[in-house]
Amino acid sequence: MNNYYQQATFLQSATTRKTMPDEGGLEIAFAGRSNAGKSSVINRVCSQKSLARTSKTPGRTQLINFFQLPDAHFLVDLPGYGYAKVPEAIKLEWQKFIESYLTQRNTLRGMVLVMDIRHPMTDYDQAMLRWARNRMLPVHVLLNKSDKLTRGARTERTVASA
Ligand SMILES: Nc1nc2c(ncn2[C@@H]2O[C@H](COP(=O)(O)OP(=O)(O)O)[C@@H](O)[C@H]2O)c(=O)[nH]1
Ligand SMILES: [Mg+2]
Repeated sequence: MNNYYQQATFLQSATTRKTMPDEGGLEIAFAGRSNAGKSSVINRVCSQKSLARTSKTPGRTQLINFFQLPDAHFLVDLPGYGYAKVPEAIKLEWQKFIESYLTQRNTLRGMVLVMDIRHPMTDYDQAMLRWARNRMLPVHVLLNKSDKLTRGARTERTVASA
């Protein structure tokens, strides 16, 4: 399986639905709060160090990034939401963009919702789940950054969210 994902390459970024690649094979979107670790997860899944750009500064990714897999399948890195310093107008614009992508992209087959295990679910996370549920999209919630917790706290969080 790994060998398949290792073949992922960056295809293109989009800021509007018009600049997205044509629907091809199937795609999986990675959603989550800014800085939750979406890009790091994609890199880990693909066993590549810098396929998706990671950043210590939250709020950097304002684009939907498409990574191509063999047979025209895609992994999609969505813009991170919920970063307080982003102006309200831009937040709304991203939200609209993400919503239209999640509700209208025909080839979208699943979503990985990446969450920092230390932070509770936000309204934005819930909006993602709502949009996914509206179209019966399977969701995998990935609790990231568990290395930042002690073993006891980690078990507590995992049990609490199960
Ligand atoms: N300690 C720790 N740091 C992580 C983990 N995942 C991501 N990071 C770091 O968190 C920051 C944000 O990660 P990034 O993948 O860019 O988040 P994104 O904004 O959701 O794409 C970067 O500095 C990463 O190196 C993790 O599991 N553990
Ligand atoms: Mg990112």
